[in-house]
Amino acid sequence: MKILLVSSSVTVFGFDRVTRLPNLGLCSIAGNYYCPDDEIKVLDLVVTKNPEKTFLATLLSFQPDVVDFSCMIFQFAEIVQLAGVVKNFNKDITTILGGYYATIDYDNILSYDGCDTLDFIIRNESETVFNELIRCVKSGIGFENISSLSYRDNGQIIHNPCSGVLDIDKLTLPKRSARIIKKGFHFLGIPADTVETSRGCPNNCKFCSILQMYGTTFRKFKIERVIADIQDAKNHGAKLILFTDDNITIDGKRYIEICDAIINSELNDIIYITQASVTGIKKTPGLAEKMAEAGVKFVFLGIENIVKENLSIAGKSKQNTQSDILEVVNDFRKCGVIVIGSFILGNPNDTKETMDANYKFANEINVDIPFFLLLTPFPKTKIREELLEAGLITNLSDYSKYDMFQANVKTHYLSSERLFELREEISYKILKKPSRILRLIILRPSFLLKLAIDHIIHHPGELLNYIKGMFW
Ligand code: B12
Repeated sequence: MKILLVSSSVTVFGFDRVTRLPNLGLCSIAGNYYCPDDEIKVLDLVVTKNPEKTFLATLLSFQPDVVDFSCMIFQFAEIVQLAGVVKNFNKDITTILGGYYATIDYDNILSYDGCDTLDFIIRNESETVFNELIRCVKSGIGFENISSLSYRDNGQIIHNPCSGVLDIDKLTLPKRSARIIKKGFHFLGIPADTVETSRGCPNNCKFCSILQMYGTTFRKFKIERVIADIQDAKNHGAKLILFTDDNITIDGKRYIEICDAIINSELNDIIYITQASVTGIKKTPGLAEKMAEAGVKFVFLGIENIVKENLSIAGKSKQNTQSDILEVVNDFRKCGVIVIGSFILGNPNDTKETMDANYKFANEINVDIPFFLLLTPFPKTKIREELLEAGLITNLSDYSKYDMFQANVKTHYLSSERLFELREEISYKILKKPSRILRLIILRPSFLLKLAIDHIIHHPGELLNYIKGMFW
């Protein structure tokens, strides 16, 4: 049997210019697939120029029996289109959808218009279940015993219950060699890959859709496994690695151990990017320095918001004071780590003033790159329920806009159009001041210059505004 695992090409506007990262989940499924007679390949469409053409060419050359799709919510429209391409190509090919979107909207997807081209949905983490499903696809029986599976049976849609989280110690390494496209993954032009050290997060943030995936569990991979995985990514050409963990700093002591293991294995010649929480860094003295020593060059720091009442969307451990945040940003800056500070705007009580206050704060504490996202009512999240009740959701069903950059909500004081405008304004202010992103420019001068020139060629009218902006 031939199995093709496909991830979506759709990226948030502008994201593709800065980074294109490979999908780790699909390589993990390939690595944990146990039938040696079958052939399993991963097609990461994020690095293709013409996804549909590449996809069709792969169907022709590989002739798969099963095609599996992975996507985030805003990418789903493309998957529906590709599933249509599969069934037009050969209606006997089995199609399966898994991943984040499948997990949060599994109970609706199979009855949506145009989704009759999807045969199965698997929700949650799927390394084990995937093996079981393929076994049953081969025999055509036994679907009722597969946990987390949704499928059609005599015109009825069945949703089998989920059996809880996996014992991750049983997982073997992701299979990067299964990738059909091996080049083109990058972060700021540096060849990049993804590695996980843990799964899940105990925080109960109301906006986060990962709760549906793992609940509030936090499971850690053994440190030897993490090192072997980094080594494998390096062997496949990575010079930069993004740790995909939701909250690696939850266990600061273990993170220090990981850093030591990286240093001892001489893997600190790689650049690492990691998410970090203010609480996690603050409660573990020496962690920021150790991360820098191990090669962490960027942290994605979840600040969320500085207005106290807006912080009610975030879990307990994210209720940080401004001085805590300042202290952590300073810790990182002192040891040369570039801080991407992530803020969530568009909270029910946000006004222009509260949004400006967040921008001003990001500037004052010298976050290298403030990253302003908009609160997005992902299905099944607590925040969706609350926003629905308050009548603040302006786009309930066009999920292609659920990318956290577009406004799908309004606030009690701002229309969604105004909210979008304000987010754009404050996001671009930063780009107009090269002095603000000096540390980034020093790190990747030629890449950023190329990006700027490319942008000017495509948007010549903006050049004047840009120059004006530099002095504003
Ligand atoms: C790493 C990551 C990224 C990376 C890279 C993503 C990539 N190439 O895969 C970067 C930094 C680029 C990124 C960006 C964004 N991300 Co992101 N990201 C993550 C993160 C932290 C980890 C993903 C991961 O690799 N996990 C580890 C692997 C092993 O697990 P996995 O991918 O979940 O795969 C397992 C299962 O899902 C399942 N599975 C997956 N696919 C399939 C397919 C089949 C057929 C089957 C059977 C099973 C299956 O089995 C796998 C193995 O168990 C998740 C949160 C999370 N913990 O999942 C958010 C997450 C996926 N991101 C999210 C968002 C919103 C974004 C952004 C839109 C945010 C923004 N505006 O900046 C952007 C979009 C970027 C773009 N493409 O344009 C949301 C998605 C919400 C949703 N419901 O769709 C998540 C869930 C975060 C959250 N807390 O809500 N992200």
